[in-house]
Amino acid sequence: MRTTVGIIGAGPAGLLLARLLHNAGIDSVVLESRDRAYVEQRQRAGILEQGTVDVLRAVGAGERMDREGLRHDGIELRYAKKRHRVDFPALTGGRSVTVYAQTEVCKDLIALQLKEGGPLLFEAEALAVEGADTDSPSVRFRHEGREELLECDYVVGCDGSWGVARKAIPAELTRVFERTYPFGWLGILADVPPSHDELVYARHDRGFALLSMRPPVSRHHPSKEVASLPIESFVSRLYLQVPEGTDAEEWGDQEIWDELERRFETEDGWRLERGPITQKSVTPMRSYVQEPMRYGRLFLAGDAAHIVPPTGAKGLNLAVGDVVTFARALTYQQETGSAELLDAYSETCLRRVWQAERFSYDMTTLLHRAPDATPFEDRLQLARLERIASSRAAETDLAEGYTGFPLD
Ligand code: RFL
Ligand code: PHB
Repeated sequence: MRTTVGIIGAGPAGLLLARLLHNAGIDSVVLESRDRAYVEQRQRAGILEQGTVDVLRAVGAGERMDREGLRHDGIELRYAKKRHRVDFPALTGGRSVTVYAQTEVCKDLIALQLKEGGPLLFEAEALAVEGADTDSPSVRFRHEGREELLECDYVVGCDGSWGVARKAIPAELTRVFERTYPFGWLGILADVPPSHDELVYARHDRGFALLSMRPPVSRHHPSKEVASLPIESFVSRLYLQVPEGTDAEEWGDQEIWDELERRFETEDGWRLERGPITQKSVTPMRSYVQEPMRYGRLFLAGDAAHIVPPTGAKGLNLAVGDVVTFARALTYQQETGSAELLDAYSETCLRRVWQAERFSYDMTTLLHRAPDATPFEDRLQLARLERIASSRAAETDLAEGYTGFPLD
């Protein structure tokens, strides 16, 4: 099999890249190790930056997002039983974010790709990238019990944090920057409308908690009008900081609700509505960057090159930034013959990646309680939160980071 761009992985990075290339008249083949149902149901991100929304619309994948996604103009910070709302448009000259789940972004992109894009092979596991430093790199993969070779002009590794693409870059040419956190997130989906109409990020002595939401997947609106679904029809997505290595089954449903209630408690009597928990899992927290993001004709994009802890809601948005940068660079190369933008790919992406790493680290350390936190550090956290609540400059910094760093 032969193609211009071999894409490994059908997460948001790989799927969007295939779409961008298709629209630019460049052919590609996507190899995905899992089956379609698995990829469409893997619960992950929920927040899209304005830039991500714009890109999805521009590639023709915005129709359902415009109907079902919910525009959010702020978040609430909660600490010491107090509430502080951060107003994004007021602080950033009109920017906001959209609540639309990664599962739905993937479903929309998969449907488009299968309808009018190049080949997208499920249950096709890439085994290795070969000849990355030559003019004709290839991907060895297994599909329907056979080993095959995908010959390409370029290979883009969009295969996430456990993929094979990054292994093709010689160790002596790479540098890894990494930090693990001594806690994770226990995430639940619950069949109850969210208790607040915006996300709530809570800092508590017992640990962090987050209130988020999802559109009601099982009750999709068939209608065509461009109007958001009412908040009452959404389900709750909630997270609790738990010790590293926690097994989700250790937590009973009642215990989860009791703990969420403690961490979200306010002095004004705000109430958390409970409902049946339909899904429960634990996510570890990690910051990771591998540099450079390119070796010869192999490019890394998304989680394959960098991971952020989810506190800043940046992972998917960074993946989008990477593939937009790659698609632009390749289009430029095909139109002008100049490899200038491809050569600058790693540097261009990493500038934005490190800003998102910094922001995600700041949000994580602002809101989580480390198991060995000292009373001094507790007071500092509260002082940082007070600063955001009382200084427009500090609050603007948070709002700019949350709504997203520009693509260029
Ligand atoms: P993905 O989504 O992991 O996709 C990689 C794909 O590659 C496949 N694959 C292979 N295919 C073929 N051959 C191989 N050898 C392969 N090895 C792997 C995998 O099966 C998979 O389909 O990476 P991508 O595309 O880079 O996308 C990154 C995002 O998924 C990730 O950054 C976000 O989910 C992070 N994240 C969030 N990001 C946001 O922007 N906003 C959020 O609100 C947000 N919340 C979150 C999150 C991540 C979370 N978890 C579970 C880590 C909340 C959570 C809880
Ligand atoms: C989510 O809705 O899953 C979500 C929202 C905000 C985050 C992380 C995850 O920071």
